[in-house]
Amino acid sequence: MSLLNRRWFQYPLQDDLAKEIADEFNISRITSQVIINRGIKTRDEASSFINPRLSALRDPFEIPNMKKAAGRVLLARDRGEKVTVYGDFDVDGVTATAIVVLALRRLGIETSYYIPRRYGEGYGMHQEAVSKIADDGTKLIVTVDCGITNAKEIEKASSLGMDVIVTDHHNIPKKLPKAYAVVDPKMIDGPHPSKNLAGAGVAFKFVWAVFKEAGIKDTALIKEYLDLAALGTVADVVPLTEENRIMTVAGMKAINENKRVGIRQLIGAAGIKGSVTSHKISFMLAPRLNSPGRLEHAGLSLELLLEEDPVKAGEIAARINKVNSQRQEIGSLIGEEALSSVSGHENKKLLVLSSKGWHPGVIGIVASKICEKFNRPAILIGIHEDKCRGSARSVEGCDVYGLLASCSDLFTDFGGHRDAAGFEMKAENLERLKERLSKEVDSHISIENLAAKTKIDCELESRDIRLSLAQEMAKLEPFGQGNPHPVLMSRGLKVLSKKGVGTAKRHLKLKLTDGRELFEAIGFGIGDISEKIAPNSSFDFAYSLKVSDWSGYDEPELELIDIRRQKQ
Ligand SMILES: [Mn+2]
Repeated sequence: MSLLNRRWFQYPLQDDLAKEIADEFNISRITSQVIINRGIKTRDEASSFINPRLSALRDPFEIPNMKKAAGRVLLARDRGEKVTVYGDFDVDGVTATAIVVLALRRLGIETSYYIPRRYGEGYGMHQEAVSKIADDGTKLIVTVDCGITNAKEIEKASSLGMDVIVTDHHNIPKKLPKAYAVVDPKMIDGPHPSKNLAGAGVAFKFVWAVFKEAGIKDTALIKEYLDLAALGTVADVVPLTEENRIMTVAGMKAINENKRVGIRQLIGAAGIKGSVTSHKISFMLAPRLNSPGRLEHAGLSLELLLEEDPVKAGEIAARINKVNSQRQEIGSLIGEEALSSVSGHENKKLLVLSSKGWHPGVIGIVASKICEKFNRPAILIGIHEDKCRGSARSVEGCDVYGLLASCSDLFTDFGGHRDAAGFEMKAENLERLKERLSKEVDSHISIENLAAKTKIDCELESRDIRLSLAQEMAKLEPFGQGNPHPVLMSRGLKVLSKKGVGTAKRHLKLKLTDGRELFEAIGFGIGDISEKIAPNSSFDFAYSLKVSDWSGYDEPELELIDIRRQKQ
């Protein structure tokens, strides 16, 4: 066990392939091994990973039914029909909605949108909303980031004289809805680089197909939507590999060129300095774009993305920032209550916490924090009069959806996947749910899976810790789901000095040496292990190699992930 009580695992070395890729692309074997660890098996795949190019995106018509869907949109244009885009309230859903609304309006189609309320309506299509959309004169509904499970609502839409095109990225149910066309990359047979697209990625492919079908040859027009696709893709935590990597790289470049007024204003309101990275999207932009949907209505975030006037966009961004601060305040209150109710139960395999009045829009975020802190699945339940809403988050290797599914007869609404799930039920069932979960937990969660792991990409000699390697690592950005920051490991480095830095000495700064050279190291949030580190003793270090320029020069810096006593 390491000083952070984690077990270390190392990816299996693939020397031959690593050498081949390293030689071909003129990179170090270490970087080459990291790429292999991200699932790269051939030179072609390596080429696309190292050099993600838009030209490598696959034809949108490779997704089934795309031709039919695009044709219907053009028919709507020719007939002068009104179209409504039906979206979702999270960042993926809002960016997907913006992509389709903007693209259809550019084609001269009268396009409106509908985003359901997170509470009261909930995710997906709803009968009442469908009626309202019909009353407004819409003849064609295009869903984004939802729709694949809305067979009933789609039937209702056709009975009201509307066609529905479903564009979605969620798993295919046993029975497909009887829509005019269903566009979902999960319907592609066999492996395909489009299979992991987010809702915004599917929306991007869809408008690309529509433009192609309309005979638009200027590719610059379609590239305009990549910034939105990148936002949705990063926020939806789909793997940042294959086509998601290509779109995100291009989209983040566009974000950093500050082209879209709304995003530019939000970057300003969030106080982001320097360029926007995937990390800043995840921790600064996405939470802001999500907050109106959590506390009020996601329409505000959509308005921001559609706004072309800088002054108005600035006002909306300021409002969103304010809602986000409220969301943070509510979150930290719930967080404190939740933490105090965990105390004494930290070693339970599953943490189930409930309280009256916990805001349903924020419990998911707090569940993630609790889950991360204790490295075990957490379920937070807010009680509101006679109803409960719960939100669950899990850790690697634990299927919290499966666990909750074993109690699904108690729920009035339930959905999610292995890592995250949500439900609604009558408050009178709360105690029964807790009992049932405590009985079921053993068959779904094993204690071995709850040991935190540090995954080492590659071990290297201290002489290989160089600026050039740090620069190579930076080229593997954007990091996130499916492409985590590379973790390297070096054995037996000696600690020359240690220092706690930051508020309450939360961070740990070390000077290390291999006897020849000096290395600067920083461990964010691990200041409390300082006492376990005696100066002049040697340890094994797991770290990410970053380029630091604090001294005015670019230098390699070790961002510490974990520290282990040297094996004897
Ligand atoms: Mn989505």
